[in-house]
Amino acid sequence: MTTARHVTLIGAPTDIGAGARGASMGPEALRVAGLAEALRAHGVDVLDRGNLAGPSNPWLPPTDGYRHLDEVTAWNRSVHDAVHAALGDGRMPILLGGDHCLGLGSISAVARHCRETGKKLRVLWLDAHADFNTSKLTPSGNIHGMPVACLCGHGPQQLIEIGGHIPAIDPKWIRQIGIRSVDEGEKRFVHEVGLEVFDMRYIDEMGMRHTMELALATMDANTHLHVSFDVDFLDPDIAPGVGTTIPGGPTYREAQLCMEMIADTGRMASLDVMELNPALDVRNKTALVAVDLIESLFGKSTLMRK
Ligand SMILES: [Mn+2]
Repeated sequence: MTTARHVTLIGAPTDIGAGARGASMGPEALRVAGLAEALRAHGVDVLDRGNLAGPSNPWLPPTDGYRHLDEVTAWNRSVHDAVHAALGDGRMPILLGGDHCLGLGSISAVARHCRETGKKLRVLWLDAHADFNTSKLTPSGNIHGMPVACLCGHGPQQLIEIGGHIPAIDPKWIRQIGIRSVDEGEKRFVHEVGLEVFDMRYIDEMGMRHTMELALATMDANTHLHVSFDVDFLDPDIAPGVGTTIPGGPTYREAQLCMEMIADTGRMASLDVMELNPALDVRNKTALVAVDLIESLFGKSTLMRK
């Protein structure tokens, strides 16, 4: 029951895959909100290796269904290498996004590490969106709506090959939670592939506790748990600082329970914190909520727990 006590913070300051500018400022907002200090207060050894570098955002319309494909590829390669290196050093990488297209680089690196070390992988995708678009299905061409499809081998060659294995992961390893916005064609594709999605209706009907029990079931001592936390997972009332707010997300209490139940497993071994957009935030409130929830992922609780 030990979540890693050695963490590496990796900043990826880009909004290259997003439909709104500003997530490029996310890493610094999380630092300003006191992420490293908060983790250290829980006894975690934190190494902030600063920000990765990559191409600037040319803000162009789509070409063949993709916006900024080459720049997205460059950023994801860089994220992949940094995340893979941190895991190789025996540390838990926390990727500070940046938009969610970078989940591809991060999770393909985690999957590579799991192949090399003989671990099983479970991916929790906390998000308002399924991020399962392809160039044929996408209405916008924004690649932050495509990383899960790419991880499952559906996407342009230069993206799907980043982790050195196609597909990088099996759809069966994924549990999506909090979903409430899926495009029409994307909806059919999610169904076809058989993604396990706990959408907001499921959470409304069954509650967050039951949802998380199922999402975290059948892991064992050899499972690497990766959490990809898109801040737009949260209800916009508590988290306005994202590019794509969708009403009707988990409340503060539901989100806390979600994070605490993940912490209780003791299996979280890598984390992405994505899509925080300080340009749309109110006095860094969303970054502060994100830090608060990350603390819960690291075992902060109201009382001593058995
Ligand atoms: Mn997302």
